[in-house]
Amino acid sequence: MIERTFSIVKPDAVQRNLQGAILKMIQDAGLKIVAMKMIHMTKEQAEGFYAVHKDRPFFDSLVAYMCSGPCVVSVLEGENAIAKYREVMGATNPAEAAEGTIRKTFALDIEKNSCHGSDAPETAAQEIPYFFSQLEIVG
Ligand code: RTP
Ligand code: MG
Repeated sequence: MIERTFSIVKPDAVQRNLQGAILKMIQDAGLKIVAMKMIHMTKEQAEGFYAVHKDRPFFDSLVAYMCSGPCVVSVLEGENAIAKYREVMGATNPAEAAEGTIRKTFALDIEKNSCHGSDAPETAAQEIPYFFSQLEIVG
C-alpha cells in the first residue's frame, strides 16, 4: 500500500548541517520526497503541532527546542511509508535506537532526537496539511 507520511528534520540536526545526510538515509530506504521546505516554527505552530503532548512534563521544553532554529519539513511517499520511516528513525530515545537508524547515528538525547515521523495514518493525515497545502505536494 502506497502511503504518505510527514517528516521533520529537527533543529538540532539542521543546526549541525545534517539535513543532507538524514535525507539521504530516508531516500536510501526507498522513500520518495514529494514535498519539502525549510521553516522556523513559531511558538504557536510548535504548540499546535505537539498539542497531543500538552500535559506532558516535557511539553514546554519540547516547544522551546522546536522553535530554537530552522527545520526541514517534508512529505514522504512509498510502500508502508509510515512504518518504514519510523523504522529508519529508530526509537525516540537514541540510547535505545537500533544501529544504523537516524537517531542512533545523529540524535543528541531523548529530546534533541533529530527527526520526527507520523506515527499512524490518522496522524499523517493531520500533520501533512498542518504544514503543506495541496499545491506544494507533487503528484
Ligand atoms: P516524534 O513525535 O517527534 O516523531 O517522536 P516520537 O513519536 O518518537 O516521540 P513522542 O513520544 O511523540 O515525543 C515527541 C517528542 O518529544 C520529545 N520528547 N522528550 N524529555 C522527554 O522525556 C521527551 N520525550 C519525548 C522528543 O523530541 C520526541 O521526539
Ligand atoms: Mg510522536
